Amino acid sequence: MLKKRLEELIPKWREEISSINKEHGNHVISEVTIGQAYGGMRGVKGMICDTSDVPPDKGLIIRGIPVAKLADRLPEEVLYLLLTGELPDEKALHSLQKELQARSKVPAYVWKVLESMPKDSHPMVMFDTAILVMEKESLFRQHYDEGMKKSDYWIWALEDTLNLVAKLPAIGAAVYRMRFKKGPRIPSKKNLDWASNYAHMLGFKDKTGEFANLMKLYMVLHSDHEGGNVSAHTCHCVGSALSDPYYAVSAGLNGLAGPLHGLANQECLNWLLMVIEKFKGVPSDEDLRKFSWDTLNSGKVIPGYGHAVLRITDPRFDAFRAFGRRVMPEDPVFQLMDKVFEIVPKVLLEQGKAKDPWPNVDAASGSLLYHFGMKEFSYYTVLFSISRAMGMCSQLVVNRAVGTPIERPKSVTTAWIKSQIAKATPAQMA
Ligand code: NMX
Ligand code: MLT
Repeated sequence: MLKKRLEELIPKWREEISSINKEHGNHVISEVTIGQAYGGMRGVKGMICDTSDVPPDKGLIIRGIPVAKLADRLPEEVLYLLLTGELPDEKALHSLQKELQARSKVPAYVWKVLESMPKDSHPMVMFDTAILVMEKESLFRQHYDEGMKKSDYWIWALEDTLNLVAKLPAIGAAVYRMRFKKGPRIPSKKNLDWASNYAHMLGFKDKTGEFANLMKLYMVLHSDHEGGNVSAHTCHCVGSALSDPYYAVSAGLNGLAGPLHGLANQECLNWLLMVIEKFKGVPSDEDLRKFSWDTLNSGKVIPGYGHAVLRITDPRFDAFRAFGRRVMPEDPVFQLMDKVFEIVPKVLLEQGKAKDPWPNVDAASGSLLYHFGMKEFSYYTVLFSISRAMGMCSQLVVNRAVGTPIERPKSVTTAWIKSQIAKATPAQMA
């Protein structure tokens, strides 16, 4: 049903984009300053992403719906939304769930590869290796090699997407159990949704069902964050060379593994635990303020705070915090996370460097996972990856559908910048 719906939608998207390009292709939407060229292109509007948008004063909006309004939805519903721009009705949801179930068996060679890796490999390396080693399954590459038409690219990108997304919970859970010696892999259950199956295969006791609820929420909140973040942009760039989704998603995840991006997830909890260890529990406001300053004065960032785009508290943080308040208000690590939210923005404002002193998505999630006994924080970015793969893949499918060309911005040299400065009038340089 998903493919059928996309078959109906894609001609309209193609027509719309082609007529925008034809009629308004020369309209200027952004200009670039020297500061932006040296400064990570922050704020430069130079690429299109239709799956989601992040206005600095609102936070994540997926296909027109603010993420807070999606917090009670299933990740499969969000995947359908990312791909089509519509939430599925019951029939379409059921059909997508059945598709994912049918494609969820992981090839046996993946387990062999993971088992042969160094025992101290980072979980992100294991997860990413599993994706890359499955590249030989790519139907996109197979059909490309056979000479498929450009208009069919999206069909095989979608096939790869569904095949890949379906397997990620089992791979992610196996990485956890293998890397942290939790015992053999746990088989999936037929009657569970995608994220509840992941919770089940991780192997935590979950009498209340709240761990599965957290997994559902986690997978929804991290699913996409427009096109310019490091992982999405990397995936987009690699995919634009027509590298298949296995290559492109794996490349994106290598970016997610950086401490300024998805790895902040693990760094945040590490930081909270350091505080607890130093003060033998939740510290006073003053001690926390001093500890935060010590972090800054030692040249480090406070993980989980700040953002390249947002200028408000991340609504994804709010959603996690609301979950914690409902499920674990007495938990000391959660309480510390809450206290940090009161203190750190004031410290960052006082320091005056960070443009956004507010918490991002990574500030809260670790304390919730820790509560349920997932204490191996080097694993946390794998959870982020399972979820973000949905956004990256959806962006790939849409890009192949509308024929986005290979990405190739123009770089310039510092000598060229100096020549521009020398030519400019004082008014132009002001
Ligand atoms: N703690 C200390 N300093 C900070 C922080 C922070 N949390 N955030 C920004 N700054 C500093 C930043 O390092 C920079 O310093 P300098 O001029 O010495 O290089 C200055 O403030 C200006 O940076 P911004 O323009 O505000 O931030 P930028 O857009 O460059 O970077 C982040 C955005 C997210 C990389 C940055 O805020 C950061 O490093 N935060 C901590 C790591 C983190 O939480 N990352 C997770 C991002 C979300 N995710 O899910 O991926
Ligand atoms: C994300 O979810 O990708 C992060 O918030 C980082 C970003 O948007 O730059």
